[in-house]
Amino acid sequence: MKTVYSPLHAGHSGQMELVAGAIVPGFEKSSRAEIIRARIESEKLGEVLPPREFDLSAAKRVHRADYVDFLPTVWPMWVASGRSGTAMPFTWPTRGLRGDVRPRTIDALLGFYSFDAGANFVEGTWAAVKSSHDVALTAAALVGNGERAAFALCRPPGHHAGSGFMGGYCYINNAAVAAQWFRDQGASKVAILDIDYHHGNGTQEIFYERSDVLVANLHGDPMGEYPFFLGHADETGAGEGEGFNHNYPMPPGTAWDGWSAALDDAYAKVAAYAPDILVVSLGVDTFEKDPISQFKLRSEDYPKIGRRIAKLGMPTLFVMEGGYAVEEIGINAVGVLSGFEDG
Ligand code: SP5
Ligand code: ZN
Repeated sequence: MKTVYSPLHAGHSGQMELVAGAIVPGFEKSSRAEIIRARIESEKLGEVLPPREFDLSAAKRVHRADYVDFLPTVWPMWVASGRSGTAMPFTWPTRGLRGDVRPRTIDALLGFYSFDAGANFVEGTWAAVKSSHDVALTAAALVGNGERAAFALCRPPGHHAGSGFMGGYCYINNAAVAAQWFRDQGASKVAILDIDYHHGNGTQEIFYERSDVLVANLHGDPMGEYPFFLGHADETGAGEGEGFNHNYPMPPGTAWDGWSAALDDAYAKVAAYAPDILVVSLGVDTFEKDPISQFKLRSEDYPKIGRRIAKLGMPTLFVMEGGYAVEEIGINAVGVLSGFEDG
Protein backbone atom coordinates (compact mmCIF):
# COMPACT_ATOMS: atom_id res chain seq x y z
CA MET A 1 0.00 0.00 0.00
CA LYS A 2 1.27 3.46 -0.88
CA THR A 3 1.38 6.21 1.73
CA VAL A 4 1.14 9.94 1.09
CA TYR A 5 3.01 12.10 3.59
CA SER A 6 4.16 15.73 3.79
CA PRO A 7 6.91 17.06 6.07
CA LEU A 8 4.98 20.34 6.32
CA HIS A 9 2.92 18.85 9.15
CA ALA A 10 5.92 19.50 11.42
CA GLY A 11 5.38 23.27 11.37
CA HIS A 12 2.26 22.62 13.43
CA SER A 13 4.04 21.95 16.69
CA GLY A 14 4.75 23.48 20.03
CA GLN A 15 1.08 24.36 20.49
CA MET A 16 -0.55 24.30 23.92
CA GLU A 17 -3.91 22.90 24.98
CA LEU A 18 -6.32 23.37 27.85
CA VAL A 19 -6.71 20.16 29.92
CA ALA A 20 -8.35 19.92 33.33
CA GLY A 21 -7.90 23.61 34.00
CA ALA A 22 -4.26 23.78 33.00
CA ILE A 23 -2.47 24.80 29.83
CA VAL A 24 -0.26 21.88 28.85
CA PRO A 25 1.74 20.84 25.75
CA GLY A 26 -0.63 19.52 23.08
CA PHE A 27 -1.22 15.75 22.83
CA GLU A 28 -1.52 16.07 19.05
CA LYS A 29 2.20 16.49 18.47
CA SER A 30 4.39 16.17 15.41
CA SER A 31 6.26 13.04 16.56
CA ARG A 32 3.00 11.16 15.89
CA ALA A 33 3.36 11.42 12.14
CA GLU A 34 7.11 10.83 12.18
CA ILE A 35 6.78 7.62 14.19
CA ILE A 36 4.09 6.30 11.84
CA ARG A 37 6.24 7.12 8.82
CA ALA A 38 9.26 5.39 10.39
CA ARG A 39 7.15 2.28 11.02
CA ILE A 40 5.89 2.27 7.42
CA GLU A 41 9.52 2.24 6.32
CA SER A 42 10.71 -0.42 8.77
CA GLU A 43 7.71 -2.66 7.97
CA LYS A 44 8.16 -2.04 4.23
CA LEU A 45 4.45 -1.29 3.84
CA GLY A 46 5.15 0.39 0.51
CA GLU A 47 6.30 3.60 -1.12
CA VAL A 48 5.93 6.94 0.70
CA LEU A 49 4.98 9.71 -1.76
CA PRO A 50 4.72 13.48 -1.39
CA PRO A 51 1.35 15.14 -1.97
CA ARG A 52 0.43 17.16 -5.04
CA GLU A 53 -1.01 20.59 -4.39
CA PHE A 54 -4.76 20.95 -4.77
CA ASP A 55 -6.71 24.19 -4.66
CA LEU A 56 -9.35 24.61 -2.00
CA SER A 57 -12.36 24.06 -4.24
CA ALA A 58 -12.80 20.46 -3.01
CA ALA A 59 -12.65 21.62 0.62
CA LYS A 60 -15.32 24.20 -0.15
CA ARG A 61 -17.66 21.44 -1.32
CA VAL A 62 -17.98 20.27 2.31
CA HIS A 63 -16.99 23.37 4.28
CA ARG A 64 -18.41 26.88 4.10
CA ALA A 65 -16.22 29.03 1.85
CA ASP A 66 -15.95 31.77 4.51
CA TYR A 67 -14.70 29.20 7.03
CA VAL A 68 -12.05 27.79 4.67
CA ASP A 69 -10.92 31.32 3.74
CA PHE A 70 -10.65 32.25 7.43
CA LEU A 71 -8.09 29.53 8.22
CA PRO A 72 -5.03 31.04 6.48
CA THR A 73 -5.80 34.45 8.02
CA VAL A 74 -5.71 33.29 11.65
CA TRP A 75 -2.00 33.47 12.33
CA PRO A 76 -1.46 36.80 10.50
CA MET A 77 -4.39 38.34 12.43
CA TRP A 78 -3.08 36.93 15.71
CA VAL A 79 0.36 38.45 15.09
CA ALA A 80 -1.16 41.74 13.89
CA SER A 81 -3.00 41.99 17.21
CA GLY A 82 0.35 41.85 19.01
CA ARG A 83 0.26 38.23 20.12
CA SER A 84 2.66 35.32 19.81
CA GLY A 85 2.60 31.80 21.28
CA THR A 86 -0.56 29.80 20.52
CA ALA A 87 -3.73 31.28 19.02
CA MET A 88 -6.82 29.78 20.65
CA PRO A 89 -10.43 30.84 21.23
CA PHE A 90 -11.92 31.63 24.61
CA THR A 91 -15.55 32.54 23.85
CA TRP A 92 -18.27 30.92 21.73
CA PRO A 93 -21.71 31.98 20.43
CA THR A 94 -23.69 29.32 22.30
CA ARG A 95 -27.48 29.23 22.86
CA GLY A 96 -28.81 32.72 23.63
CA LEU A 97 -26.11 34.54 21.66
CA ARG A 98 -25.91 35.61 18.00
CA GLY A 99 -24.18 32.91 15.99
CA ASP A 100 -25.28 34.43 12.69
CA VAL A 101 -23.32 37.68 12.74
CA ARG A 102 -19.70 37.32 11.74
CA PRO A 103 -17.59 39.48 14.06
CA ARG A 104 -14.43 41.32 13.12
CA THR A 105 -11.67 40.72 15.66
CA ILE A 106 -9.51 37.63 15.95
CA ASP A 107 -10.67 36.60 19.44
CA ALA A 108 -14.29 36.68 18.33
CA LEU A 109 -13.59 35.01 14.98
CA LEU A 110 -11.74 32.12 16.63
CA GLY A 111 -14.84 31.41 18.73
CA PHE A 112 -17.21 32.01 15.81
CA TYR A 113 -15.45 29.31 13.78
CA SER A 114 -14.86 26.67 16.47
CA PHE A 115 -16.63 24.47 19.02
CA ASP A 116 -13.78 24.11 21.51
CA ALA A 117 -10.31 25.43 22.31
CA GLY A 118 -8.65 22.35 20.86
CA ALA A 119 -7.78 23.56 17.37
CA ASN A 120 -4.93 25.93 18.03
CA PHE A 121 -2.68 27.86 15.69
CA VAL A 122 1.03 28.44 15.64
CA GLU A 123 2.96 29.96 12.77
CA GLY A 124 3.14 26.77 10.70
CA THR A 125 -0.40 25.57 11.35
CA TRP A 126 -2.05 26.71 8.13
CA ALA A 127 0.73 25.21 5.97
CA ALA A 128 0.32 21.93 7.88
CA VAL A 129 -3.49 21.98 7.53
CA LYS A 130 -3.22 22.65 3.81
CA SER A 131 -0.63 19.87 3.39
CA SER A 132 -2.83 17.43 5.32
CA HIS A 133 -5.69 18.23 2.93
CA ASP A 134 -3.34 17.74 -0.05
CA VAL A 135 -2.19 14.42 1.43
CA ALA A 136 -5.79 13.20 1.65
CA LEU A 137 -6.64 14.21 -1.91
CA THR A 138 -3.41 12.81 -3.36
CA ALA A 139 -4.06 9.47 -1.65
CA ALA A 140 -7.70 9.60 -2.80
CA ALA A 141 -6.48 10.02 -6.37
CA LEU A 142 -4.35 6.86 -6.04
CA VAL A 143 -7.47 4.91 -5.11
CA GLY A 144 -9.43 6.70 -7.83
CA ASN A 145 -6.81 5.55 -10.31
CA GLY A 146 -7.24 1.92 -9.40
CA GLU A 147 -5.08 1.17 -6.36
CA ARG A 148 -6.80 -1.28 -4.03
CA ALA A 149 -5.99 1.01 -1.09
CA ALA A 150 -3.88 3.99 -0.06
CA PHE A 151 -2.91 5.59 3.23
CA ALA A 152 -3.22 9.35 3.76
CA LEU A 153 -0.85 10.07 6.64
CA CYS A 154 -2.76 13.21 7.54
CA ARG A 155 -1.63 15.53 10.30
CA PRO A 156 -3.44 17.48 11.65
CA PRO A 157 -6.47 15.16 11.74
CA GLY A 158 -9.90 16.16 10.47
CA HIS A 159 -12.99 14.33 11.70
CA HIS A 160 -14.09 16.85 14.35
CA ALA A 161 -14.12 19.72 11.82
CA GLY A 162 -17.64 20.49 10.61
CA SER A 163 -18.94 22.49 7.70
CA GLY A 164 -18.22 25.79 9.44
CA PHE A 165 -16.03 25.05 12.44
CA MET A 166 -12.78 23.61 13.75
CA GLY A 167 -12.12 21.84 17.06
CA GLY A 168 -10.61 18.73 18.62
CA TYR A 169 -7.23 19.20 16.84
CA CYS A 170 -9.08 19.36 13.49
CA TYR A 171 -9.38 22.16 10.88
CA ILE A 172 -10.24 20.72 7.47
CA ASN A 173 -12.15 17.43 7.49
CA ASN A 174 -9.76 15.44 5.33
CA ALA A 175 -11.94 12.30 5.17
CA ALA A 176 -15.04 14.31 4.25
CA VAL A 177 -13.18 16.27 1.58
CA ALA A 178 -11.89 13.01 0.10
CA ALA A 179 -15.34 11.38 0.20
CA GLN A 180 -16.88 14.37 -1.59
CA TRP A 181 -14.02 14.36 -4.09
CA PHE A 182 -14.79 10.70 -4.94
CA ARG A 183 -18.44 11.69 -5.48
CA ASP A 184 -17.42 14.55 -7.73
CA GLN A 185 -15.18 12.19 -9.70
CA GLY A 186 -18.17 9.98 -10.45
CA ALA A 187 -18.52 7.55 -7.53
CA SER A 188 -22.23 7.26 -6.84
CA LYS A 189 -21.95 6.09 -3.23
CA VAL A 190 -19.17 6.47 -0.66
CA ALA A 191 -19.06 5.04 2.87
CA ILE A 192 -17.03 6.51 5.73
CA LEU A 193 -16.14 4.16 8.57
CA ASP A 194 -14.79 6.18 11.52
CA ILE A 195 -12.93 4.03 14.05
CA ASP A 196 -11.24 6.85 15.99
CA TYR A 197 -12.01 6.67 19.73
CA HIS A 198 -13.86 9.99 19.55
CA HIS A 199 -17.09 10.51 17.68
CA GLY A 200 -16.48 12.11 14.27
CA ASN A 201 -18.98 14.88 14.86
CA GLY A 202 -17.78 16.95 11.92
CA THR A 203 -18.14 14.12 9.44
CA GLN A 204 -21.60 13.29 10.78
CA GLU A 205 -22.74 16.90 10.52
CA ILE A 206 -21.44 17.33 6.98
CA PHE A 207 -23.26 14.29 5.57
CA TYR A 208 -26.24 14.08 7.95
CA GLU A 209 -28.89 14.92 5.39
CA ARG A 210 -27.39 12.94 2.53
CA SER A 211 -27.93 9.38 1.33
CA ASP A 212 -24.96 9.35 -1.07
CA VAL A 213 -22.40 9.19 1.76
CA LEU A 214 -23.04 6.63 4.50
CA VAL A 215 -21.32 7.37 7.82
CA ALA A 216 -20.67 4.74 10.51
CA ASN A 217 -18.95 5.77 13.71
CA LEU A 218 -17.52 3.65 16.60
CA HIS A 219 -16.64 5.73 19.66
CA GLY A 220 -16.75 6.48 23.37
CA ASP A 221 -20.29 7.24 24.56
CA PRO A 222 -20.72 11.02 24.32
CA MET A 223 -22.69 11.03 27.58
CA GLY A 224 -19.29 10.84 29.24
CA GLU A 225 -16.73 11.40 26.53
CA TYR A 226 -15.54 14.14 24.20
CA PRO A 227 -17.00 15.60 21.98
CA PHE A 228 -19.99 15.19 24.36
CA PHE A 229 -22.57 16.97 22.23
CA LEU A 230 -23.02 14.54 19.34
CA GLY A 231 -22.63 10.83 18.65
CA HIS A 232 -25.65 9.18 20.30
CA ALA A 233 -27.19 6.02 18.88
CA ASP A 234 -30.46 7.76 18.02
CA GLU A 235 -28.74 10.06 15.48
CA THR A 236 -29.63 8.13 12.35
CA GLY A 237 -29.64 10.90 9.73
CA ALA A 238 -32.31 13.37 8.64
CA GLY A 239 -34.37 14.00 5.53
CA GLU A 240 -32.79 12.28 2.53
CA GLY A 241 -30.09 11.07 4.90
CA GLU A 242 -32.42 9.23 7.28
CA GLY A 243 -30.97 5.76 7.85
CA PHE A 244 -27.54 6.67 6.46
CA ASN A 245 -25.81 7.58 9.73
CA HIS A 246 -24.93 4.86 12.26
CA ASN A 247 -23.44 5.53 15.68
CA TYR A 248 -21.94 2.93 18.00
CA PRO A 249 -21.32 4.66 21.35
CA MET A 250 -19.53 2.37 23.81
CA PRO A 251 -18.70 2.62 27.51
CA PRO A 252 -15.28 3.26 29.06
CA GLY A 253 -13.28 0.06 29.36
CA THR A 254 -14.57 -1.39 26.08
CA ALA A 255 -12.07 -4.01 24.85
CA TRP A 256 -11.82 -6.14 21.72
CA ASP A 257 -14.94 -8.26 22.31
CA GLY A 258 -17.35 -5.34 22.65
CA TRP A 259 -15.57 -3.17 20.13
CA SER A 260 -15.33 -5.85 17.44
CA ALA A 261 -19.05 -6.67 17.86
CA ALA A 262 -19.77 -3.04 16.97
CA LEU A 263 -17.33 -3.28 14.06
CA ASP A 264 -19.20 -6.36 12.80
CA ASP A 265 -22.48 -4.46 12.86
CA ALA A 266 -20.98 -1.44 11.10
CA TYR A 267 -19.38 -3.84 8.61
CA ALA A 268 -22.80 -5.27 7.77
CA LYS A 269 -24.24 -1.77 7.29
CA VAL A 270 -21.39 -0.78 4.96
CA ALA A 271 -21.61 -4.08 3.04
CA ALA A 272 -25.38 -3.69 2.56
CA TYR A 273 -24.90 -0.11 1.34
CA ALA A 274 -22.42 -1.41 -1.29
CA PRO A 275 -20.46 1.83 -1.82
CA ASP A 276 -18.06 2.36 -4.73
CA ILE A 277 -15.39 3.52 -2.28
CA LEU A 278 -14.71 3.11 1.44
CA VAL A 279 -12.99 5.87 3.42
CA VAL A 280 -11.68 4.80 6.83
CA SER A 281 -11.13 7.53 9.42
CA LEU A 282 -8.29 5.70 11.15
CA GLY A 283 -7.72 6.72 14.76
CA VAL A 284 -5.73 4.45 17.05
CA ASP A 285 -6.68 6.28 20.25
CA THR A 286 -8.79 3.18 21.06
CA PHE A 287 -5.49 1.73 22.36
CA GLU A 288 -5.31 0.64 26.01
CA LYS A 289 -2.39 2.98 26.74
CA ASP A 290 -3.81 6.06 25.04
CA PRO A 291 -3.34 9.01 27.43
CA ILE A 292 -6.70 10.69 26.72
CA SER A 293 -8.98 7.74 25.96
CA GLN A 294 -10.81 4.93 27.78
CA PHE A 295 -10.95 1.91 25.46
CA LYS A 296 -8.76 -1.16 25.91
CA LEU A 297 -7.71 -2.32 22.47
CA ARG A 298 -4.30 -4.00 22.35
CA SER A 299 -1.63 -3.81 19.68
CA GLU A 300 -2.50 -7.33 18.49
CA ASP A 301 -6.06 -6.17 17.74
CA TYR A 302 -5.14 -3.63 15.06
CA PRO A 303 -4.14 -6.12 12.34
CA LYS A 304 -7.46 -7.89 12.96
CA ILE A 305 -9.27 -4.61 12.22
CA GLY A 306 -7.38 -4.28 8.94
CA ARG A 307 -8.13 -7.88 7.90
CA ARG A 308 -11.82 -7.38 8.68
CA ILE A 309 -12.02 -4.18 6.62
CA ALA A 310 -10.22 -5.88 3.73
CA LYS A 311 -12.97 -8.53 3.63
CA LEU A 312 -15.39 -5.84 2.45
CA GLY A 313 -13.49 -6.02 -0.84
CA MET A 314 -13.88 -2.30 -1.54
CA PRO A 315 -11.36 0.24 -2.85
CA THR A 316 -10.26 1.78 0.43
CA LEU A 317 -8.73 5.09 1.46
CA PHE A 318 -7.29 5.16 4.99
CA VAL A 319 -7.13 8.67 6.46
CA MET A 320 -5.14 9.19 9.67
CA GLU A 321 -7.07 10.74 12.56
CA GLY A 322 -6.16 10.45 16.29
CA GLY A 323 -3.91 8.31 18.50
CA TYR A 324 -1.80 9.81 21.29
CA ALA A 325 0.16 6.90 22.75
CA VAL A 326 3.06 8.07 20.65
CA GLU A 327 5.39 5.20 21.46
CA GLU A 328 3.01 2.60 19.99
CA ILE A 329 1.24 4.76 17.38
CA GLY A 330 3.37 3.38 14.55
CA ILE A 331 2.85 -0.25 15.57
CA ASN A 332 -0.91 0.25 15.89
CA ALA A 333 -1.61 2.37 12.82
CA VAL A 334 0.63 0.31 10.54
CA GLY A 335 -0.83 -2.80 12.19
CA VAL A 336 -4.23 -1.93 10.68
CA LEU A 337 -2.69 -1.27 7.25
CA SER A 338 -0.59 -4.47 7.25
CA GLY A 339 -3.63 -6.46 8.38
CA PHE A 340 -5.53 -5.01 5.43
CA GLU A 341 -2.73 -6.01 3.07
CA ASP A 342 -2.84 -9.60 4.42
CA GLY A 343 -6.64 -9.75 4.35
C1 SP5 B 1 -8.76 13.72 16.40
C2 SP5 B 1 -8.92 13.48 17.87
O1 SP5 B 1 -8.69 12.36 18.34
N1 SP5 B 1 -9.25 14.54 18.63
C3 SP5 B 1 -9.43 14.38 20.02
C4 SP5 B 1 -9.66 15.68 20.72
C5 SP5 B 1 -9.81 15.46 22.20
N2 SP5 B 1 -9.86 16.69 22.89
C6 SP5 B 1 -10.25 16.59 24.27
C7 SP5 B 1 -9.15 16.08 25.10
C8 SP5 B 1 -9.61 15.86 26.50
C9 SP5 B 1 -8.42 15.38 27.27
N3 SP5 B 1 -8.76 14.83 28.53
C10 SP5 B 1 -7.52 14.44 29.14
C11 SP5 B 1 -7.65 13.50 30.25
C12 SP5 B 1 -6.23 13.20 30.65
N4 SP5 B 1 -6.19 12.21 31.68
ZN1 ZN C 1 -9.78 10.73 18.64
